[in-house]
This record gives sequence, structure tokens and C-alpha cells, in this order.
Amino acid sequence: MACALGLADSIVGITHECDYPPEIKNKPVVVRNVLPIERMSQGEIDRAVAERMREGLSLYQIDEDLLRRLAPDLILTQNLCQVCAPSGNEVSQVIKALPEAPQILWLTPQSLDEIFDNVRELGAATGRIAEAEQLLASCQAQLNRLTRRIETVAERPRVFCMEWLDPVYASGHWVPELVKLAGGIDELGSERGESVRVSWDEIAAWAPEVLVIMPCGFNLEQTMKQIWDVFGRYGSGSGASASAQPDASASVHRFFELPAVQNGRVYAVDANSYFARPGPRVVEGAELLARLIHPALFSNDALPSEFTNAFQPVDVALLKGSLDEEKDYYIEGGAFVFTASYLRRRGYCCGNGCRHCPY
Ligand code: B12
Repeated sequence: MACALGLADSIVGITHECDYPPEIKNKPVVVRNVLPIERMSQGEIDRAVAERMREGLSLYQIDEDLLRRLAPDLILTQNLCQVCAPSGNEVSQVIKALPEAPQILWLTPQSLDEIFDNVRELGAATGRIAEAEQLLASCQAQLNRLTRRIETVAERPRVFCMEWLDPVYASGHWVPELVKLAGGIDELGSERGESVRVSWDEIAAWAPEVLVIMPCGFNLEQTMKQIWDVFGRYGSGSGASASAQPDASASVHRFFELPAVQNGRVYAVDANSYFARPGPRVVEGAELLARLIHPALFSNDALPSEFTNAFQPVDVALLKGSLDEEKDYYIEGGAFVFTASYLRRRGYCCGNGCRHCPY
């Protein structure tokens, strides 16, 4: 959001999650994760997050010395989710330790309108009001174009946006609104509400025709890996970790029963870029969803270049473990060699040095 208002040069420090636009990635990192989430499964992350919450422990470490040295005039932070990024408590504590209190802008948007309000507030706090209005006008124009297009189709497919795979979280905040703009309905999501755990029985009852998998904190390739780890033939997702939860999610997964899965309409998306972060790119998220929900409407349009790595259809047969000799693998000297086509459709690099690895 800050960079979209032309503030990249004024940013003195970032968090470990800040990766866009790429030119900010070499700024000093003031916030770090406490949990080694890169090495943990979906179930393990969920349990660790809930446990640290119960014990009143933070998931983040703020480098106070570095912050003191950087001496920002303004800190942009959030109070939307206690566990997704440093929130109220952590930030207030650290501020107390600074010699001069900087201005703090709390961004806590629940909806698209509130994301837009945050852009205005940031513009006002940084003397970029004109830039903020210009950005919002272009976001609104993009949404209006999408709305006009979606008005031409009659049907509104049942969609389910999955914000976590094990246990499953339905979407909240602005995501159900994006689905609506994209010409679908996600009744399991809570518009302007929190993302909460849902059971497989509820998902099966909703019977989504389109399933979009968007775990927060993951890009496309990482999401594909999670799908294989949880729902793949040799994955962990028999509900084993969900069953450790004393709540509605305690059920074995029913992924393969869903109409969307049976009809090959399951998509992984880059959640970090287009859905999980409340910034201007959620507008592109709406368009991306529209392309997934109503592909025929976009069949004559070239795919915009920013969407090249934004989504991937999940090959359900492959996920179930059905492999064709030649198309998916060949045998050489008694060894099994995966083809590039198989590896691309699987969607992620396993790090085993596969000969035809496209990643
Ligand atoms: C859903 C979710 C989101 C939602 C928001 C949260 C929500 N619920 O609406 C959305 C999609 C917006 C989101 C966004 C992001 N998220 Co997120 N998110 C999650 C997810 C899947 C669940 C978090 C959650 O709500 N857990 C519910 C837990 C905390 O609640 P609970 O156990 O039921 O407890 C509740 C009650 O029982 C009660 N409670 C429990 N104990 C206690 C104790 C007391 C004393 C009290 C009073 C109450 C109480 O309060 C709790 C909350 O309601 C987790 C992964 C996971 N499965 O944990 C990632 C996760 C927290 N997110 C993560 C990240 C990285 C992000 C983003 C930064 C992504 C990005 N790269 O841009 C953004 C930040 C957006 C922002 N805020 O600006 C990371 C954090 C990494 C870390 N610290 O180690 C996680 C762990 C996922 C991951 N990839 O590993 N996220």
C-alpha cells in the first residue's frame, strides 16, 4: 500500500513478510517469526498458533534496537488478527521503549471499503492525498469494469475459498465480497467477519462447484505443495491432525467428494499477493477469481502477465496418484524418471534434484 503511494524511498524498515514490490526486499527487517513455520505442516502450525495464544505468548519478535536506530516517524501496523502479524499488544510495548513516540497508523480493515479507507488514511498521514485518490480511482474503475462484465452472466456458482487446509478455515473479511464481485457465492465465508474453522461436513453440505485454495502466508508453489501434503495420496491429510482439535473440524477430510473436485474445478492461488493482505492488489484478486469462476467470460482475453504465477488448476487424477507411463514418467535403467509435464502439473519443487525439474 505504501509503495503504491510512491513511498518506497521513505520506508526505513520492513517485516519478514514484506516482499512486494521486490525493490523493498533489501530494507532492514524489524519483525521476525518465532515459529519455524517453513518446516511445519499445516496441522502443526495451527496447533502451535493456538497454543501460543492460550499461553499468552507472541508469535513475533520485534528488534527493538534496530527500531530505535531506524527511528521511524510513522509505523504502519495492524489490529486485524492477533496472530497473523504483530498486533496491538506487541506494538504498544515496543513503542514504550522508544525515546520518541512515532505516529502509529492502525490498519484494521474488514472489507474492501475499509481497505480503501486505509489507503486514504495513509495518504493523509504522509502528504500523499492526491496519489491515494488517484490509486483509488483506478481500483474503482477496475472493479466497475469487472462488475459490468459479470452482469452479463446469469448463474452464480457456489464457491468455497479455503484459507487453511488442515484444519480447514473458511474465508472472512473482504474475501467473500471479492467472490461476489467475481460472480460467485461463498456462503461458508463470513463477509466482514473473521476467518473461522469449518468442518468437512459443512463443506460437503455446501457442495462447492468451484474450490479456491488460498492459505495465508503462502505463494502459489508453496500452496501446491500444501495441497499435495494434505490431500495427496501419500499426504498427511486423513484428518489426522484435525482430529486432535476438540472442535467442529474433527473429521476425516471429504475433499474428493466435493463437486468442484470431481469436476476438476479446484485451483490453487497465490494468497499472499492477491487475497491475504489488505492492500490494493485484492482488486486484482477479484479479477483472478472471476477468471476461475467464469472462465468462458474471459476465453478471448489474453492472461495478464501478472497472473502467470498467480494460479494453477489442481490435477485431481495426479493428486489421487494415478500416473501414465510416458506422459508422467518413464523408466530408465530400472529408475523411475518424472517428466517435466508431471512435475509442472504437480506444481512444486520437492528439492530432490529431479532431472526434468522446471522450478
Ligand atoms: C485465518 C488466518 C488469517 C486471516 C485473518 C485471521 C482470522 N481468523 O480472521 C487472514 C486471511 C486475513 C490472514 C492474513 C495474514 N496472515 Co494469517 N492466518 C490465519 C490462520 C489460518 C488462522 C489464524 C486464526 O485465526 N487462528 C485462530 C486461533 C488463533 O484461534 P483459536 O485457537 O480458536 O483461539 C480463538 C479463541 O479460542 C480465543 N482464544 C484462544 N486463546 C485465548 C486466550 C485468551 C486469554 C483469550 C482472551 C482468548 C483466547 O481467541 C482466538 C481468536 O479468536 C493462521 C494459520 C493457523 N492455522 O493458525 C494464519 C497465520 C497466523 N497467518 C500468517 C500470516 C503470515 C499472515 C499474513 C501476514 C500473510 C501474508 N504473508 O501476507 C497476513 C496478515 C494480514 C494482516 N493482518 O495484515 C502466519 C503467521 C506466521 C507466524 N507468525 O509464524 C500463519 C501462522 C500462517 C502461516 N503461513 O504459517 N490470516
